[in-house]
Amino acid sequence: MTDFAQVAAQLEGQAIELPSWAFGNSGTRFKVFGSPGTARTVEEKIADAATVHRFTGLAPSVALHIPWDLVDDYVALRRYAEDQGVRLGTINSNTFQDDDYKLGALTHTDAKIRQKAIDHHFECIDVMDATGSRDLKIWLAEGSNYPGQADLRGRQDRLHESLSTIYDRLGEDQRLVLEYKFFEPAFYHTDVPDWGTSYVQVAALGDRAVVCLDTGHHAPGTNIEFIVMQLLRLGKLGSFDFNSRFYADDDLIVGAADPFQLFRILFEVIRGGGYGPANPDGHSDVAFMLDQCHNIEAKIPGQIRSVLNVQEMTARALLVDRDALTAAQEAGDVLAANELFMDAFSTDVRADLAAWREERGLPANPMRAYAESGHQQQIEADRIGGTQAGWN
Ligand code: PSV
Ligand code: MN
Ligand code: MN
Repeated sequence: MTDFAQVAAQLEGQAIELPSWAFGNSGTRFKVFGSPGTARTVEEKIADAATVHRFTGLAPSVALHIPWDLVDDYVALRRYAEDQGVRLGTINSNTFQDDDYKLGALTHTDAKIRQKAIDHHFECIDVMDATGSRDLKIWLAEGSNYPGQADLRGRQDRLHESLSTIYDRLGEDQRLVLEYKFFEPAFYHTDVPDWGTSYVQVAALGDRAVVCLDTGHHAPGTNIEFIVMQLLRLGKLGSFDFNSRFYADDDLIVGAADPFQLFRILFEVIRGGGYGPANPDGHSDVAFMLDQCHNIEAKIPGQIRSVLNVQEMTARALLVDRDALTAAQEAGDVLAANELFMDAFSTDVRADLAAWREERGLPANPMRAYAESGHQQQIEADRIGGTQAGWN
């Protein structure tokens, strides 16, 4: 098997983008619990993301959601983020919290409502121009609840038209990233339910339109790594929204529910050429992002744990001896191939990663370092008054 020293260099420059909304209060439809120290402003969310980066060296950028992260001056916000040591990343649009969109936004039968949703995306592109963001990420809550309620084909055609109009507005260095989700909030049909639909829609737009794979957006038992392989093969895997699920779109800590699945996904990313150090402009082609909420656990250490889980599984996936694996596969040696794969998954890389961090001036154990730093107590004491940020 490959050993850690052979892969250590490939861990350099790994970047995992954090969602600003992970630092706001969140919950289920039953209850949102408030936690002391929760960010009250966009700036405090960015400061929290920067704290995660300081302790791990893994999270150099933070994604914004518009209008949750609405401010007057995005150039000033960009400067603020840079002063904190992070970059503003993906801009997420939001067409799921406005009464006008009850029956659809980009797919609505009413041209005025479609235009309103398109205009929202134009505003997001203006934000991207100010923040220097590359990616506009679109997740649509659109669909129907009852058979016969909507013309499925008409909605797909209108979706194409609306997305084309948005795509045409993007700058040369910007990308449109279309996320899919198999159900919720619509329960009978969803307009972008799966990777195939997302692929068909982005393929019709052009090279700078790609797919976002949110690991929580699949039916139980789905072979997600197969989808990863196929999208990479087609050159259309733009980004990940990483999280864990047990039942539906649970948004739990990545790698918590099924570490082996995360390993299998990362192996396919590496195998398919989707893993690599960031480009000189700070972006890698397949963007790693988290899309999580921390409903009952503390938010900053929840994010620290998450990026460490991704790093740990990346290291283990890099340990697969690919030449030996190919030889075993081609020899038809089923059990040897499986053993090679499982050996890498079963390797405990925690001590090696701790040493790797120390060599780079990072805490060997970022979770412990954060707990001992007093930072959590400090923000709980400082952030008194004002309204804590929420998931929305
Ligand atoms: C939808 O469930 C989703 O995964 C999309 O990425 C949204 O932007 C995000 O969650 C909001 O939490
Ligand atoms: Mn998502
Ligand atoms: Mn989701």
